[in-house]
Amino acid sequence: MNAKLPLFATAAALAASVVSAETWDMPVAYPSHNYHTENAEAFAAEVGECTGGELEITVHPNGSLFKGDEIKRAVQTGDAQIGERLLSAHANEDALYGYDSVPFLASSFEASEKLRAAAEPVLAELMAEQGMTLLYSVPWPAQGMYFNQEINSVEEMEGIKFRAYNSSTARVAELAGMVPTQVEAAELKQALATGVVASMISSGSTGVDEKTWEDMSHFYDVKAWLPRNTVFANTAALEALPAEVQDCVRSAAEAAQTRGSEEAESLAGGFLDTLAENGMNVAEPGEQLQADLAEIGDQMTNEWLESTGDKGQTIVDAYRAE
Ligand code: PCA
Repeated sequence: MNAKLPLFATAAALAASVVSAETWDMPVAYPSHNYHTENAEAFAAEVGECTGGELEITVHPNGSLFKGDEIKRAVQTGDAQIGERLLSAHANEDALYGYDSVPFLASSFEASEKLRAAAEPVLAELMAEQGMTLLYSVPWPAQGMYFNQEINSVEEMEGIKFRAYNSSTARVAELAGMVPTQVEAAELKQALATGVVASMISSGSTGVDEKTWEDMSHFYDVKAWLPRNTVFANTAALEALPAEVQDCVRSAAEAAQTRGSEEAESLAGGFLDTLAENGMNVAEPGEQLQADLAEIGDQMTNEWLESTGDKGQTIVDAYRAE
């Protein structure tokens, strides 16, 4: 007898009409075991819980749904409802997106948090103009320089093939006489292994993700800046949700920002230990190298202030006033 079947179907239909779950795709560019991705998973779980399953967010790691450099556009156009992106990679579109990658402006976790808060109104406005709602951001550990040889000055970098992830990294390379190529993290291992690139600026976190000790020998802890991964939603998709669901998204975002930032700070030292344990030479930059990089940093700070005008200055003033 199949008497139960229609009954079951009715119950299912009823449940669906009560819950009517909305599902969102959340593309991210970094691997599933990276703390940014784990934090995004925890954010998605919290949204699910808070909304009683009314909004389900599926995180797609490692550029699997949209590649890193496609994520912002996907969210802007609504192909994805929410996403995580290293926004500084879009500084060529608007230099304000590079606020977190101005050399030596903010080189500690504490300073990075101050800079984030100072930049938030300007960044949120810029994103709103593009149909996106800023939700949260989490820093990477301070950026160091990776090479496959000892480096004591900028002069010694001449001609080295360099992996860039945004216009600041490309500009450092250019000013140092290196040859930059933009490579997303998901393609980095292959670019290193095949010799397309042989150096980079990044954190110990990405160094560990990509097992850089297999391809490079030296890490210099120059603490150039702490770039951030930013999570944002398509504004129309967000505003189509019931008010209490939107509240859940915003409160989970706030919690994710705090949790992710604490996680970054607590993991940072261990990443460098792991590089060293695997045979990399992890060191402070020498005096000459430090002085050379400071000079490049000054030039790039001026360039950034010139290209961002009043808005960039507003961010720097608010940051320094903190
Ligand atoms: N890792 C990311 C961005 C900054 C970082 O530490 C990357 O290298 O792609």
